[in-house]
Amino acid sequence: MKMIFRWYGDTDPISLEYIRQIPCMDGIVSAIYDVPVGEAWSQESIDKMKADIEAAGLKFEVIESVPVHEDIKLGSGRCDEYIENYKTTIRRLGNAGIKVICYNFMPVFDWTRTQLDKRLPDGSTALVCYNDQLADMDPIHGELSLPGWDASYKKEDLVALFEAYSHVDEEKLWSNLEHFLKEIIPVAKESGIKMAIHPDDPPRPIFGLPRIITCEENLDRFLKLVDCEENGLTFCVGSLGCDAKNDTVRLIRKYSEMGRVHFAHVRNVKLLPDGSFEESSHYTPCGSIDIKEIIRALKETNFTGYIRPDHGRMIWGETGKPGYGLYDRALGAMYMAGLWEAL
Ligand code: DNO
Repeated sequence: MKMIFRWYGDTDPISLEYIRQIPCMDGIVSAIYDVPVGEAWSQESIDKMKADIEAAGLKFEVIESVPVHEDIKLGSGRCDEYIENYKTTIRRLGNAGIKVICYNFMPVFDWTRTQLDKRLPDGSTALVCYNDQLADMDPIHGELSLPGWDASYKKEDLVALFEAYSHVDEEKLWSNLEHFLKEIIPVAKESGIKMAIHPDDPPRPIFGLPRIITCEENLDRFLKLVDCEENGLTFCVGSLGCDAKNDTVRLIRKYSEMGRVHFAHVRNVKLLPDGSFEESSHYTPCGSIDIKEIIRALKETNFTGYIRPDHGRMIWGETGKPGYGLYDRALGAMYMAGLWEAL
């Protein structure tokens, strides 16, 4: 496995120098953040990011994410043009030696939480998703700013998107995803890149919007849409693991054995009786997921892909981007590296 750390580019308060000082760190996973969704990334900006990361003594081989424009997910509007732009970005990333691209196919909202700074008994703060709070939220009629939402959406955009998705059920979303994959996977193959879809987080429909990358049956279906190595997974333990029906230890072993896991996001969550969850430290006793067994499954299936510590809590007085501080993620990385070494 190759341990990498998510970095948000020049605006990230955490420096590349600090990341390099985490003993097990091989590289960085990042993205070009100043290009509107749907447009192609320039070769120049990709090359510059690579040069900056390498100058700091780290590798740059994984992207998270190249976002998929809503028109592609809806199969309407400028879908074809955006797919061509996506292919251009893949080719340029291939030119720069990128090996894996993480992306998601969640309508409108990426990961969803109801609070970003829930104080845990030890005084640290964490991201949580409480079902009763979620049920009270209404993106169309109510308050707009839900933690983790793309702040760039205006109310009118959201109303239009919800209207557009009222004509897209799960089956339509599957067929739009299939079309997208059939277009881009051959380009990824030519470019030496493996695509790695991120599961939906949480793995269930929210606000009536369909979500399909949620469970074993759907992951099996996804992998068969285009049945080759380049069509693979970002196995996000915390996303899949916040549904108690997903046996993440068994699933990561199964998909890693098939050679379809290219990137692993590892974090722990504490599941609550009503299906709500709180993010916890990576350490197995702190949450509901057996992180030791996750690492064992990767080790025993000779996993050679990339892994990153996922969301951390805020500890030791750190402030910053929720889920993406330095300290708790560094602890998580070292915990995983320690487990790997011991195994
Ligand atoms: C949350 C992340 C996600 C992920 C995207 C991938 O912290 O894991 O936002 O980057 O879903 O496209």
